[in-house]
Amino acid sequence: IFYACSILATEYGILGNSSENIRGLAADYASANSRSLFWGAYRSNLYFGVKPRLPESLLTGLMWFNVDSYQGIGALRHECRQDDQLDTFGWTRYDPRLGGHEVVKDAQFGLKLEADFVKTDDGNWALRVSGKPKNKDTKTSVVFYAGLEGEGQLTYAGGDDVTDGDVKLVGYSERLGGVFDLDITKGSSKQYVPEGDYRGLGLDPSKTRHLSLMVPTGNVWRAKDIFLTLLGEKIKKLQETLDKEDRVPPEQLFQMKNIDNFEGNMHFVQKTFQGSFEFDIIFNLADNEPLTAEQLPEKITEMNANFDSKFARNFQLAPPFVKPKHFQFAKEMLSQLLGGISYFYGDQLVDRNAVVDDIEFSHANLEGKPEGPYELFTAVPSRPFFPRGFYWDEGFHLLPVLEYDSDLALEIVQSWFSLIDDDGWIAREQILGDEARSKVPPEFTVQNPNIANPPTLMLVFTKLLDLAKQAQDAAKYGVDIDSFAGPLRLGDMHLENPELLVSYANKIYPQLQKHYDWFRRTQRGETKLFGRTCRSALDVFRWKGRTKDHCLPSGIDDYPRSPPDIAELHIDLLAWMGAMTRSMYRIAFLLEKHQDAQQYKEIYDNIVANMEDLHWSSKDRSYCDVTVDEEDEDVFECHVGYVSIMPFVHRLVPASSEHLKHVLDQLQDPEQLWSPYGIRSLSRKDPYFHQGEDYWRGHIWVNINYLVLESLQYYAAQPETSPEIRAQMSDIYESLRKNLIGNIYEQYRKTGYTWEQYNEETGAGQRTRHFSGWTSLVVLMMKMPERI
Ligand code: 6A9
Repeated sequence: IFYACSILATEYGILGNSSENIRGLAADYASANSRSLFWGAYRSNLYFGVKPRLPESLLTGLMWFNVDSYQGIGALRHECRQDDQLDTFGWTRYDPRLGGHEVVKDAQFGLKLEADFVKTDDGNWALRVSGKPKNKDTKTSVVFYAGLEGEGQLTYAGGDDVTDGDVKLVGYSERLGGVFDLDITKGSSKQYVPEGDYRGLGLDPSKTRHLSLMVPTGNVWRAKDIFLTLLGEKIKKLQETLDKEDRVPPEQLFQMKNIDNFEGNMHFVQKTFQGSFEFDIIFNLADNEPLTAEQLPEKITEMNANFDSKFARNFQLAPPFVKPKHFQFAKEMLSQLLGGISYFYGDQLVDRNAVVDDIEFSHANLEGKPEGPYELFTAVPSRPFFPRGFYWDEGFHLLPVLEYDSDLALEIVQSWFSLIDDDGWIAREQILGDEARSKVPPEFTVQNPNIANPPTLMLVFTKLLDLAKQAQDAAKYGVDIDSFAGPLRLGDMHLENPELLVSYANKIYPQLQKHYDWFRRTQRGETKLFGRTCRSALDVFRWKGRTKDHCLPSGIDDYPRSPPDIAELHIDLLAWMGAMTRSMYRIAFLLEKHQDAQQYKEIYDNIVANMEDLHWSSKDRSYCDVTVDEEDEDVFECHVGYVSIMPFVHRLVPASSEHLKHVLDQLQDPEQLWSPYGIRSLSRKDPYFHQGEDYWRGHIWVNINYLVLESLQYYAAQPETSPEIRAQMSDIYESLRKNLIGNIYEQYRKTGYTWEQYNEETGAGQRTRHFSGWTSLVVLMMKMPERI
């Protein structure tokens, strides 16, 4: 079922409601977005966490720890943490519509954990959890929990707090589809039987334990703290009854105990194993044919096959990356990206009063007031480190998603666009709710409505709309979309229902205009004050809300810039505005708003003219930021790197321009931007190369490298490009693609992770590990042609 459309359909009354109410599901369930996207591993900040795409509903999660010693509990695993120092973790296959397979290699505990996640079309799902320790005597305690927030109830169906069999929770929630069961099975493995029940305390780890309690809405996410607190209290009480010499064995000491009844909305289930283990968690709606443990192997095989064929259909890899190991790698890269897709809900801290233009501006001085609650469906840059939505990251995340499941990309774009406020602003970072905030130092939690971030999502939306219009035309002229090869055809993308996307585009268009106007108005730079002459004083730009050392809005935080000054004009922002204007032009054109299109075209031309008039430094042979000196005279602030190549990256430089050649030479020069592992963020010759924080001052970032490849592809195909330039482009393209993929692949094999950036000297992955956000663009690079 293609769902983005059914939501639209309902909104536009195209389909009506009856088709939504399949099998008597409650109305709320039907309107809760795509049925196939309803359940997912949407708590991507956890190693294992399934929830529906709903605010305040059912939250489930898994924790584990080693009980061979008293220390294991101190390293209880729950939310993905860099400090856990796992050998590797993540999805080797995953698609929120189909399910997936996740692997965790826990080095400290010597344990390999795996989970298979499967879903049915009618809203059931299951998780098969298995563990294999390196040493067969290893004792592991596993804790699964489920908590229901908001409407409905969830109760324990057993009568005792220990059992030898399955544990059954019974629930009711309109929005989840009515009555449901959540079974935690006994599984095929035996729990650990100790030599004796220590002092008759009844803490027998051979039985499955259950604990219930009442937890207020908004707090279930604190499961780990709740568990540890309850366990701590139990141990304290126990100690009061014991003698000093008593040493309760750890596997008994750390057994949780039910408090005093079986009531509550939150339930913990604990199992303690020795050696390997396997058990299931199965969610069944009462109205559905139940999913059983016996069916799981078959369901898992089916899910794997479905994923593999969907992948193969959409990602035909190009040489030299066509060995089975490359396909495996590409699948994992895509799965890791999709595995970051999360559903967030909660309030956001915003400071609407702060003056960000101040030279003294500091993020830490922002004073936030809660706004919202908002919801957001989005991927994340890194599950352990940045588990939340970032505006400009998201446009990159969606590029592979577009080519795998364009309807899913549309869902995410729609979710982001729904956050455009009355002024046209979207916060750069989306830190919604307490759980998301718990991962952010307080000084970075507050957003300000003058602060921008590169508008990558507009570019994605334009691609989607282009595709929809092509599909519409194809249908009009009786062409099969699969064989349709218009000039703007994008990979193997499919949109189930182009009409609905076009009507959505019409509906959202005024919001997009607002969003565009917000950029153009709030990020405008100064010309008149400094007597600058240029084609259009309205189309020069300056990032607002930067500090002396950082320009966080630009996304390339510590890239060298001049001292903050109202005179400065930023070339990267001008280039982004050019790309955004082109997007608006394209959207207006496709929606047949010809007058608007005309206006956008004029602005676009102004931007290109300003770029040449104000930003090209012939001395430096590059596009540069501009500022003023002591005498208020214009001076260039030139640093060859990701900022200076932005006009090329966004294809604003005319193919016939001589300036193109200079950019290519810098890209190709090992003394400037060329490294054997990708294009450096800053030229080796720049005085700031590797200076200071050294974040965006030399090392290699995958997002910009991807855009460089795309841009080379574009320019090489332009008729105005001369044969010599085309040859140079082909050379750069072919080696760059190979270098990037080769290195990201090597690093993944060697370290078990994708990385936030790669060392320009050694290729080593560095900074944040498990950075499966834009680094996953490698999967698209593998699909790009070997040569252009
Ligand atoms: C710090 C520390 C647990 C920085 O990928 C997200 C962003 C990019 O948008 C940006 O371009 N990253 C890049 O320069 C990471 C930003 C993290 C900021 C918050 C909190 C977390 O401590």
